Amino acid sequence: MFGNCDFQTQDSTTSIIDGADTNAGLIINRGVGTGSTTIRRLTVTRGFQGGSQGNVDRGGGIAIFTVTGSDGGTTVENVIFRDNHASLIGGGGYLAGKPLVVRNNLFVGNGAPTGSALANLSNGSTVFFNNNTVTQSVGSGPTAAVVRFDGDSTVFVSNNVLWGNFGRDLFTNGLTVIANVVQTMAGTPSLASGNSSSDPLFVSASDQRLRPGSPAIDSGANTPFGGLATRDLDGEVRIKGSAVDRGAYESDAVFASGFE
Ligand SMILES: [Ca+2]
Repeated sequence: MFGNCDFQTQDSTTSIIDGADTNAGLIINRGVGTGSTTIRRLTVTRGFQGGSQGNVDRGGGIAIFTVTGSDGGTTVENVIFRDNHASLIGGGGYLAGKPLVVRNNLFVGNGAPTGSALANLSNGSTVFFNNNTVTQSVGSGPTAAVVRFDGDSTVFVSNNVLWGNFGRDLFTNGLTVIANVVQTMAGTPSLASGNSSSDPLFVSASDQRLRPGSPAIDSGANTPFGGLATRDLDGEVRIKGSAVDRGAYESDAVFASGFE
């Protein structure tokens, strides 16, 4: 049951990269070619990119840099981005890939002036941002983007929970936005359905699992563009219950129904 490239555990808290608020977390420089990158099941915390040039001002937690001709895919899945910062953009992550799949991750407490949790500026790609939970991000102001997609990529945003951030969670211009919980968004999506701005009812400020009665439980899209991860951030099977949950955690259906 263990994949070739997975860490040999379902626990994303066992393997930790800690930048101690001084060093970058993980930096990958991709060259020309179709080589791909998969990052799965680890925690990246206190990564810091504090410089003033393009290679050191973004992606405090994880930075993936590409060049013209970097044509391979990137998958980032079941990763915890916690308390990472960057001086310009992409506090948690600055990610690129063709396609780029960002799925089932928790972003908590990350900061940057814009794209405080995550930024993708890769042109001409296809991006799938599915089942992520993003909270407590801090940007430069109330309209600074928390999750930022730019350029001419085709972007699909499904089943996420973006809640409790300082900033504007999502600019939707040109995006396909389906079955998310988004506290604040602006713009004109190319397609949108099933989105909610209701409180997802996290367990607590330090636990972004879903409480019984959360509107994010059993309300996601089971076959989103880009697909589901087969395990949630706790390593639990997803789907449980009548449908996939929104966000990185799949709630226990029994508890979700209120029977304990
Ligand atoms: Ca469910």
